[in-house]
Amino acid sequence: VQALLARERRALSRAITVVENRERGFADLLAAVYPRTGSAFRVGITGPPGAGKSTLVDGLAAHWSAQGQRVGIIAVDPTSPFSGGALLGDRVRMGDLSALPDVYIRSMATRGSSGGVAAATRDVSMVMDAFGFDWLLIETVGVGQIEIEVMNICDSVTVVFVPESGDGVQALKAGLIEIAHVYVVNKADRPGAEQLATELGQAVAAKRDRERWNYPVITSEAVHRKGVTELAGELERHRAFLGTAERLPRVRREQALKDLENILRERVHTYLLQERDGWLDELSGRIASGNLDPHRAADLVWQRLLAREGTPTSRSD
Ligand SMILES: Nc1nc2c(ncn2[C@@H]2O[C@H](COP(=O)(O)OP(=O)(O)OP(=O)(O)O)[C@@H](O)[C@H]2O)c(=O)[nH]1
Ligand SMILES: [Mg+2]
Repeated sequence: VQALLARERRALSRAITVVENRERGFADLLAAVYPRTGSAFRVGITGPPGAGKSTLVDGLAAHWSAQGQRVGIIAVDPTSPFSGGALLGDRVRMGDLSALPDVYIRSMATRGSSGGVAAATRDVSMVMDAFGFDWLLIETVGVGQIEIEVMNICDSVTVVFVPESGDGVQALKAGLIEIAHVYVVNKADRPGAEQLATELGQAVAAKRDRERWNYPVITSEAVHRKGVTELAGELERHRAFLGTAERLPRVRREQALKDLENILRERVHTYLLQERDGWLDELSGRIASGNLDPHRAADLVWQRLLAREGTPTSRSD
């Protein structure tokens, strides 16, 4: 913890691993760094595969680090069971970034439980926050439940589209418009970008009327570093917007509630996994044969869960 707070990168990497894998002592580590958190701003970046999210993240990191700001990046890969591929992929694409002293990139492999992914990402971001990053950029692919949960732990959410998202954009829009604050149409060097930007603007019109944030829509060519400064500017503006009028404390309180929900869900899920082949199997048999109704069974599980000594927090157990 001392080395982490002294900004030693090796300590940061080690601490992230401990927290991500729920290794022994992870909860104590989090408790120790928790008082030092709260100054990083978490930006979630999501959108369809290949939209240019990493290229934009790369551009943002280069932009802010040139201004002397520290940028931490978490790439969440919900489709890959191991981190090797995702890590390598992002390292190659973000190759020049790793060389910057104020930029740190970390890939996270995700696991079965959706509550677990958001909780683990949140905890990793806490460790990075305590290390002293000014910005945390959290990239996820797609719009499933896991991505929405990960975006829910962010202070600000940016969703990236491409002109050829086409019909798919309708489905994407439905899930994402609720949670996004900034919209990007990347690959604006291809036809249809302005059209899509206009459509997105119409889709958020009601939200703009209702709230004081204007939900900007930006077009960009991340690969040519066009639009990156604009995106950085909107994110700075959103950060300032939340920072005024006591908005950020409210956002953080909502996040704290979600943290609690995620942690509790993770614990219940871990317990269920641990008991799957034992007691739960026996209960399922009784339910299936009509000897016990599922709600009574859930009561029994709940009682046993509460009576346990300690809590099921370690996934490696
Ligand atoms: N034509 C064009 N290509 C771009 C632009 N931005 C990024 N790309 C390219 O699109 C491809 C995907 O970019 P990434 O940044 O890896 O996209 P991503 O959304 O992070 O991809 P995943 O993480 O795999 O979902 C790369 O080959 C980029 O060079 C752009 O503005 N125009
Ligand atoms: Mg990417």
